[in-house]
Amino acid sequence: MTRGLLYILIALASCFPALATAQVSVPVARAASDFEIWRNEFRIKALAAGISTTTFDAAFHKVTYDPRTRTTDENQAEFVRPIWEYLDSAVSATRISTGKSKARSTYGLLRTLERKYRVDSEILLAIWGMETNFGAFRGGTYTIKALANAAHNGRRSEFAEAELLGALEILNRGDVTPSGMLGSTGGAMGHTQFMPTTYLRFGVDQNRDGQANIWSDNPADALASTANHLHDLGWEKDQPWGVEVTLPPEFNYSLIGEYEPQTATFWNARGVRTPAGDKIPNHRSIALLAPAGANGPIFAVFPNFQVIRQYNMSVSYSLAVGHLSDRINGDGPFHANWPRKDTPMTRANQHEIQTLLHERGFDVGAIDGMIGPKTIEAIQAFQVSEGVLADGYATLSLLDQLRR
Ligand SMILES: [Ca+2]
Repeated sequence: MTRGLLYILIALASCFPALATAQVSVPVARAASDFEIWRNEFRIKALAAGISTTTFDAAFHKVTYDPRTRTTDENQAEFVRPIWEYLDSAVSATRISTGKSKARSTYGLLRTLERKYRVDSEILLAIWGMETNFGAFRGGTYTIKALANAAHNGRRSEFAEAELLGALEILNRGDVTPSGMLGSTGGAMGHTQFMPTTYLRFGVDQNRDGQANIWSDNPADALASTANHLHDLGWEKDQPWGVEVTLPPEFNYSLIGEYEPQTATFWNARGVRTPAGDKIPNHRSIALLAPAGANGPIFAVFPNFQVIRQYNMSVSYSLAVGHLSDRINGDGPFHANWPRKDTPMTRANQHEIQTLLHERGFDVGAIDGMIGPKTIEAIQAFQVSEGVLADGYATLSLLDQLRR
């Protein structure tokens, strides 16, 4: 069943409860009593995985069913936040200036981490700024409670259970007490919002007090752990994440796309230049991104961009981290303007674009109302077939074209 259909059934069930209840068994509707059953079953799994009874029972002492910690259902009518609005708040003037001041106040630590992990300090600062506003908003939700409710919830429960086991392992090791294990409602913890299994793999005791303490006010361990993770993902020091570019008028826009990396020579031969008019520097595998189509800023992204993408799957997040790191480093804003007058799309609009492309035989990936690299490629293929500029940008006029 598609998610869209599921929502329709839920909506029907609320209109005609007597008619529809039998057809709807929705995981999110499981009652509080059911939580106790889930916990008892999970306890057996956790003990089998090596968690001590003392750890488990202390960890779950005050953990109860809590619908507030559950992620709300995505609303199909909700407008998708345009990337420029996201970037406005992610890379705000305040955040840039706080980043510069943190660069000074943590100077010694950052130099040490640069040497030890070969990761640029600006990228650490940018991730720290994006994740928790440099430690100011680390979250006050008890991680075990957040993950237990997510695991019981049903949606992504396998992921949540694995993270919950990781969180229990952290408590089992004694790295932090239950009362100190606080973070986001999604189960992410500390200055750079590590999930428990990420902590177990990459946690570093930078200040050598015996524990990798990412929850502490002191950011040393959290930033070292983040540097360690980025190093493992393949970060290359002194290499940029990407650069804004300009394209010549005759440029073939179907070459744009995260899945279409080329060499600098290839792009330079086709007239791709930096805003200053320089050639694209040689960074091996280089893809072009046009997150708001031909009428917005366009970027050449390098291998380090893919490292940020692995750190957090979102393209908007990765662009924000990259741009924030540049701004903390003293660079200016993007040269091209965003198409701020475009009518925002709803999730339902994006879902319909995917459905119509799929019906026409284009592979959009999962039909989930989210425009990812696969859907962008499908839009470009459709645009090529229509003989229009193939920038892969999902707009209402594209939707109109598809409806015809
Ligand atoms: Ca420590």
